[in-house]
Formats: sequence, C-alpha cells, structure tokens
Amino acid sequence: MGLTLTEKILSAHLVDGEMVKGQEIGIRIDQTLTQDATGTMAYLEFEAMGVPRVKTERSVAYIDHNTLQNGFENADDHRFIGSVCKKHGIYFSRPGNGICHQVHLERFGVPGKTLIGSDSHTPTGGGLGMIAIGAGGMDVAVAMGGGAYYITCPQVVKVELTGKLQPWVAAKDVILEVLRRLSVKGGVGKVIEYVGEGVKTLSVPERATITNMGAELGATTSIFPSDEITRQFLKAQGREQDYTPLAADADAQYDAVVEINLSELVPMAACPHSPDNVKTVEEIGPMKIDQVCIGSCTNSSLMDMMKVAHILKGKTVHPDVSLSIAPGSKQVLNMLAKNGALSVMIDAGARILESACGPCIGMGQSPNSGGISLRTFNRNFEGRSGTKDGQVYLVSPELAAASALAGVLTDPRTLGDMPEFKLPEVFDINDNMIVPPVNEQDMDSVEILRGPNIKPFPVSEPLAETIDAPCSLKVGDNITTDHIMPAGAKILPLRSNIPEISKHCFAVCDEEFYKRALELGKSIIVGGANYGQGSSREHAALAPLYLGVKAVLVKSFARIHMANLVNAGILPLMFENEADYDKIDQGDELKIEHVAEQLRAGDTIEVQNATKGFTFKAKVSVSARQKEMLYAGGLLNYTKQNS
Ligand code: MIC
Ligand code: SF4
Repeated sequence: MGLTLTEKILSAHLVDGEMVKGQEIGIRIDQTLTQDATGTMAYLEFEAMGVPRVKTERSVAYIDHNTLQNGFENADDHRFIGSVCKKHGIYFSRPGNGICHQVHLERFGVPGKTLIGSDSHTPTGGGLGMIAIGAGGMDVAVAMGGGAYYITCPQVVKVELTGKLQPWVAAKDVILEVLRRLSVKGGVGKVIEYVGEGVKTLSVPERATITNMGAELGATTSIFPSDEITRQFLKAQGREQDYTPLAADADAQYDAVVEINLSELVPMAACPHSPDNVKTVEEIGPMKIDQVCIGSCTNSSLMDMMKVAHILKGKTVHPDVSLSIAPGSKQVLNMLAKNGALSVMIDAGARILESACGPCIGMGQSPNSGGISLRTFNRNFEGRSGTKDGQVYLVSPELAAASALAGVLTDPRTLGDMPEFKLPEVFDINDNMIVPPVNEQDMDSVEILRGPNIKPFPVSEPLAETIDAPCSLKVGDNITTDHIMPAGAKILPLRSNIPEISKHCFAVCDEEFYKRALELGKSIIVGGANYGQGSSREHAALAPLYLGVKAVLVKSFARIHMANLVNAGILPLMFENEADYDKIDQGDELKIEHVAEQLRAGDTIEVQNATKGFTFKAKVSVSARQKEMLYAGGLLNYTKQNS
C-alpha cells in the first residue's frame, strides 16, 4: 500500500513511537522558527534548559509582531532575542525584514524537512512541501535543544484539486471554501494534503496562502507536493540546491477525501467573527465598507502585491475608505519599490505600513466604532482588530483592492480581463537583515541583554494530591486564545512579563477575572467545545498558571492550546458527558481526589461538585509521556528530571 506525502516525511523523521493513527509519535525537528511575541519566553525556556548551542539544522528568530515601540519594552525584547541568537547559534531576522512565515518561505524553507514554530501559522511552510507545525514556545525550546517534538499521529485528508481558478478568483477563495466545508474544528487531529491536477496551476505563494490558513481548520498542518513549480520558486530565490521532488504515492490511502473543482469557485469572504463563517460575495451583497487592510502572513507575497498594484493603477481609494498595505517582507517591499508598483499604491492613496504583522495582531489600524473592515488576513475573532465592535471580513487581495476603490464590497470579476501575473525568474536577494550567530568558540564573548521588561516565567509545581478549587470562570464554545490572553498594541509588550500580562487574562470575557482568580488563589476554568482555538501563544496557559488555575474543564480542546496547558502543568479535563457542563456554575466548588492515582489507573477522572452535591466523570486525553509531565508539574520540570 502506498504512502501519503505526510506519512513519508513523518516516518523519515520518526524517533519515538509507531506510525499508528491516533497514537503519540515523536519526530526529529530539522528547523525551528520563533517570532518576538512568543520568542522571549521560548528563549528564556531554552536558556533554562542549559543547552549551549541549538542542535537543529536551522533555527531562526524573527521580529515581526511587536514592532510598534511605544515604550522601552518591545525594543528590550528585540535586543534580548538578538543576543540569545548570537550566542546560541540562531539566525536573527531583524525588525523590518518581514513577517516570519513569508521570510521563512523565501529564504529558509526546504521541501521534505520538518519545521516547528512558536506561531500557529507555521504550516505556511507546507506550501513548499514541508511538514511545518505550530507549537508552544516550550516545545520549540526543547526542539532547539535536540529533543523530539510530539504529536498525535494524524489522519490524512486528501483535498483533490481539479480545474483552474477563474480570473480574479484567488488561492484565498480555495481555503475559504475548505473552511466553509470543514469548519474551524474540521481539521483537528488531521493533516490536509493537497493533490490533483489543480495543484500544478498554483504557484508556491498561492499554495502557502492555503496551508497558512489551514491553521484555522484546527489542523495539525497542511501540505502540498514539491514539484517543478517548487523548483522554479527555489531557483528564483537562489536556492535550487534545496529542491527535492516529493509527492504521495499514486495508491496512497487517505482517511477522508474532499474534492474541489477550482474552476467552480467564486470570490468569497469569511464574515464576522469566525474564519469559517464563509459566504460568497454575491450572498453578502454590495455592503458599504470603512477600511481595507492588505497584508499578513496569508497574503503579502510579491504576486499578491502585484495584483493589488495592477488594480489600483491610476485610481484613487474611495473617500470613505482607509486602505493600508503591508508587504510581507523586505524582499517584497524592495521589489515593489524597484519595479514601480509601490509608487502606484502610494499614488492611489494607500497607507504603506512596514513589513510586519501590524493590524493583523491589533498593532495599529483598529477600525472605527462598528466599522466594517475587509482584511486579507486569516483571523477575524471578535475584538482582535482592537475595536470591540469592529466587523472584520477576511478576503483575497484582489477583492480587497477592488472594494477599496469602490467603497463597497465588490466582486473582483467586475474588473474585466485579468493579465497573466508571473513570479519573477529571480527574486531580489539580500539577506543583510538576517544576522548569523557567532561561532561556537566565540559564544562566551556574547553578553545577553536583559532589559527590565524581562521577568522569569512562573514556576509550576508537581501535581497536588487533591485539587479542591472553585470554578473561577465559566465560558462557552469556541473560546480563542485571543479571549484568554488578548494581544494588541497595549498588551503585546508585556509578553515577557507574565505577572503584568496576567492582568489582562480573559478581560474580553470578564474584566473581573484577574482580581477574582488572584483572590481565590487556586481555581478551575470551565469551558465549551474547541476551547483555546487560534494562536499558539503559551501565555494563554502561563497567565492562568500564574493566577493559580489548576485545571481547565471543557467539552473539547484545540490541539496547540491543550499541549501548552500540559507543558505548563495545568490539568486538561474534558466532560465525559457534555450535559454535565450545564450543571456547573461559576463559583461552584470542584474537588478531584487522588489525582495522580486516578491518572495512573486510566484516562477518566472523577470530579465532585461539592456545591451542587453530585459527581461526574472527566476524560484526560493525553499520552503516557504527557501524564509524566503533569505529575512533574510541566515540561520544564519533566525535562530537568529526565536529563
Ligand atoms: C496570531 O496570529 O494570533 C499570532 C499572534 O501570530 C499568534 C502567536 C502569538 O500569539 O504570539 C499565533 O498565531 O500563534
Ligand atoms: Fe503575524 Fe497575523 Fe500571521 Fe499571526 S496571523 S503571524 S499576527 S501576520
């Protein structure tokens, strides 16, 4: 029986366990990436492990999230990360060089390799035929130290692409269609593998748009084959030597099949406030808009920008619309400057932003009150834009540009003939903003620059004999990490200061939570389905840890967040009978006796609701290795015990 591409790469990297679906496997990691908002913690954790130099083939630290230096904090963090990189063998992509996923695709991604990154959109690398997975900072620290990365051996879903996109219909519409069909929970425990004739019609940046936003399916990752188109892209990046052809076997067996005829797709938008709330432009109608933001790791490639420039050429942005554009990397921005497209954008009235995450993470460009914002990004969770009642629609760059001119949601197919957009034969290559580390023999001469914003991470304790704590908060379904630990320009600078950032924990849901949790000393959070979807930020586990949260009891978890809870030593519990969720109220005293003993005996735990006087069952769906981590009080304690 033939193998899927996913199985081929995973089994070539297997260092622990067996390739049995649903079981935990450990894989060797060839490359890691971090960004600044998760990076400070990841590097503090790496330092705590005491490994002198990274053991991966390539590790890169990017500065792209916290670039609004509104006070000393972010600049301190950048200098800290830069100095750690220099000393410990990591390449450092300086602020201004671009968004981690875009730059990694351009300069470092290699087909067939494994990559983990402390950012949930790391699967962008799947556009180059990598197994690229988003993870918590601690997992990335362990991988840098040469440790394996553990995942559940995934099911593999085949997405068979046929046909060819119609003019002005975009790669973004492909992933929106997948989200429409599978939903934000549809990818859990799965890798989405793209195959079929239609694959050949998509360039590497288009493939990367699709794998990038595959994160919104909750999937472990998404992957495209590595083919002639991949070779041409790598050649144009001066990296043809990194090319290897890779594909699934013709008789590979998949766990599920989705068929998409590219020719039948139409322009679409994900409506507020979920990436799977997808409608066609026709269904939404010519809605009046206030803002358009083009950029983010989903849609900021040169090809995207050239399409936008073509649409804007000789026109003016509608007087009621603010248009911002953030090209994804220095390479993209500079090529636009050299070929004149940047001037076209400026002429049309676009507000050009630096090559960074910017508005995507709420770093500026919050829309007006109740404002309707079209964004080429990947997430439209409530409040993420920085405006609580902002209405964010996720769309393709083509649709965004056409609408910015018209002032209303506009089908880009009304633009008429589309010229053929081709990737350049040679990209503009200048890696002068990527600082290499010093040689190993010189590492002692590098001083680590630790500003006052950098505080040690909270210490977790070994699992208690009994957890006896009140429910400090009860929340509903699809709680995102943006609810648990919001981002934005005010809060992001506190990413290396857990005591301070914890003040904002769950503030979107309940402003009193911080105070209440601290007063209670220890507590349990109760939630619904798909708890912790979205970002990989381990702060969504570290802040609750700091606030004394001992367990999180929900209907189901998102993958990265559950791993982050275990890494932090917080017990992740799932209702065996979902109806028990309705019987618990905030304030109820919950009691779990002999926790470790119960865990050793199986995967079900008995919980008492002392306030209401009933007992119910909760599942702990973790591996044997993760149980050991829970007994030890998290991954760091576990790693120390076992090294
Ligand atoms: C995001 O898109 O939510 C982020 C900001 O890139 C996060 C990482 C973070 O919270 O720092 C992610 O996707 O993992
Ligand atoms: Fe940055 Fe947005 Fe991409 Fe996250 S999703 S890495 S914030 S551009």
